[in-house]
This record gives sequence, C-alpha cells and structure tokens, in this order.
Amino acid sequence: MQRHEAPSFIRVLSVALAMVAMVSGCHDNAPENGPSADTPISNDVPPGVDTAPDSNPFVDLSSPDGGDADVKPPTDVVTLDVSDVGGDTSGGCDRAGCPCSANSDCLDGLCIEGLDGSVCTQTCIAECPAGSDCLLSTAFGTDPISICVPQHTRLCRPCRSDAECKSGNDPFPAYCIPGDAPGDGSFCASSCAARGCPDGYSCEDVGLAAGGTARQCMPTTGQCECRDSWKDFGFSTDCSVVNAFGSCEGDRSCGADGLTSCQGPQASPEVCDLEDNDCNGEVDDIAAVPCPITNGVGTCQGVTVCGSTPGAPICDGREASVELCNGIDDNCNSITDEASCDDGLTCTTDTCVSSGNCQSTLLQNFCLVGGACWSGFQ
Ligand SMILES: [Ca+2]
Ligand SMILES: [Ca+2]
Ligand SMILES: [Ca+2]
Ligand SMILES: [Ca+2]
Repeated sequence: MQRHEAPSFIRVLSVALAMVAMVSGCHDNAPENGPSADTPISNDVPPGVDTAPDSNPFVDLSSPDGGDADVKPPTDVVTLDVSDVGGDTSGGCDRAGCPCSANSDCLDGLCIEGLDGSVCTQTCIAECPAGSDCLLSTAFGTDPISICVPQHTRLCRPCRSDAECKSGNDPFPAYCIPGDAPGDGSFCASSCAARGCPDGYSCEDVGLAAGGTARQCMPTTGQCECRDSWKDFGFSTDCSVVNAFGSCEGDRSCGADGLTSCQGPQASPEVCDLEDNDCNGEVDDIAAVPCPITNGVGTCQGVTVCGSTPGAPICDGREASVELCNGIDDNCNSITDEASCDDGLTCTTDTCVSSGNCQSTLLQNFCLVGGACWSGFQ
C-alpha cells in the first residue's frame, strides 16, 4: 500500500507545480490576449432596451455610415440621467432614431425633431448616419455639443411663412415657396447650399419673396406630397379655389389620404345676401344694371344695387322733380333747364342761361312800370 502512495504524492505535487506554472504563464500573457486599451467601448445596452431593428425614420443603421454608430466614441459628452432612462424607456426604443417626446425618452438624453416627429439622436465628432448632419447644438444645456441632426425635416411641408419651415435644430435656411400653379399653396423648401437633396428632389435656385434667390431642394415633380406621419400635425397652407366666377381662398392640409385639394368656397355670381359670393373682396357688389324710377313728374334712370338687407336688388337713383334753372335735367326728359325760368311777367321771355341764372327779355312794345307790364309805347 505504501509503495503505491509515494508515486501518488509525487503526481499530486507535479500537478500542483504545473498549475502554478500555468497561472504564472497566464499572467504573463494577459496583455496579448485580454482587453486592450483601444478596444471599442462596449455597446452593451441596458436591460429592457429594445435592440431589435426599429422604425428609425432617418438613420439608416444598415448603411456603411450607419454602422459607425457601433464604433463611435462613447456618448459620455452628454450627461445621462439614468433614473429617467429606467422610467421612460423600459421595454421601449430609446436609441438614435427612436421616437421620443422628451429628452428623458432617449438613452443619450437627446430628443430632436425628425422627419416624422421627434426622435432620439446621438452625439458625433464629424460623421453621422446618412440623412443627418453633425452639427453643434446648444439646445441641450449651456455647453454646445455636436449631435446628429436629421436633414430636411420639413421639406415639402405645407406652410404659410418661412418661420414654419425653419427647424430649431437645423441652422440651414429654409423658405416657404409657392407651388408651381397659382393657388396651389406654399410648401417648405430646404437648403442644399452645403448638402444634397433627398431622392425625388433637386437643388435649385429659388426666387424668394423678399428678393434674391436661395439654393433649395425642390420636388422634381413640381408637386409636394405629405408624409404619412404629417396627417396628425395639421400642417396646412393657403390656396385658391378657382372657377369661371372668381377665385376664393381656401386651405389644404395633410389629411388621412395625403395632401388635400384646396378646401374653400366655390365662387358664384354675386347676389344680395351680405356675402362676397364671387370672392373679389367686395360684399354684394352686383353689376350695376340700368333700371327705371318713375313718379308723377317723370321717369328717371337708376342702377341696380343691393340694399342693406338680403333680397332682390333695388334701383338706386333719383326721382324726377319739377325742372329748375340749376343745370340739371330735373324731370328726366333729357332736356336740361327747359321752361325753368318764369319771372311771373307776361311781357318777358325768360331763359335759363346758366345754373341758377334766369335771364328775362322784355317783349317788343312793352315796358315795365312799377314792376308791371305796360304796352302801347313806341
Ligand atoms: Ca363680391
Ligand atoms: Ca353677395
Ligand atoms: Ca328737363
Ligand atoms: Ca333744371
């Protein structure tokens, strides 16, 4: 028994020494086989974060550029409120491109305007995923940080002013440009002076209302369409409904079925209803048609107008009156100031020579004595 125990002890000792040697060897080899100083920071996501492909509306994570997201420097430039992340993103999407309504919805605490509403974004040094620019932003605290900003987020959005086309995160100029056809409405263009345009758009010199031109992305079809997501935001523009009777203002917006036609009243012939039926800016401005005004003296001609209450037109004009020496055809017989002078004397001929000026001529063989007619004098 003892003869067999000695070799066993030796084997145990040998194994023990070998293990010591291995441990020592492992220690020596660690710098070659273990994590190195330049190993990319782990992109392990916190528990509960959705790592499946998401509905990223602007960041193409599958593209070569998009792949940079995995090797970018850590996003420790932005202070992340961990408590917020846990509360708002549990079980939800919170990485770049994910929809958000507050900074706390995003893993990096960066919620900005995207093409289809607000989305989470990320910090950057120079490169960003396709469809976004690496820009300096002061929107997330006092210190400027570089973040990926989605491009052309408001391109083709219905608008009424340049201000509606300017995204707060995007410093490039954007203008509200009228459509090709009059009355089509206006739509946001987007700067291509320092970047390209999306598919379906070309970079053009666009005339501005204030004068001058700007390089802006414009739809190659000449027609803007609404993005599906825009129907919930009520974006709209002024437009015109045009027909043979006039052009009425309306509006068109992004609805459930896309950009609506111009919704507004149809122009119609003007009638007396206290409305501007033909949309020319004048209420009840019906055509002035001649019409008669008759009384016991004569018939004068007036023109049709609308009265102060809705209904049929009335005839507007003056009534006939006894002819006076006043330069007016008072009785509307087409003769002015006829038989309008009478000094009450039978021995004179009276003539209206100018307005209000009656001239009386004494008949032959008559004279006036004491204001009375006398005859028989030679
Ligand atoms: Ca009118
Ligand atoms: Ca009217
Ligand atoms: Ca007359
Ligand atoms: Ca007269």
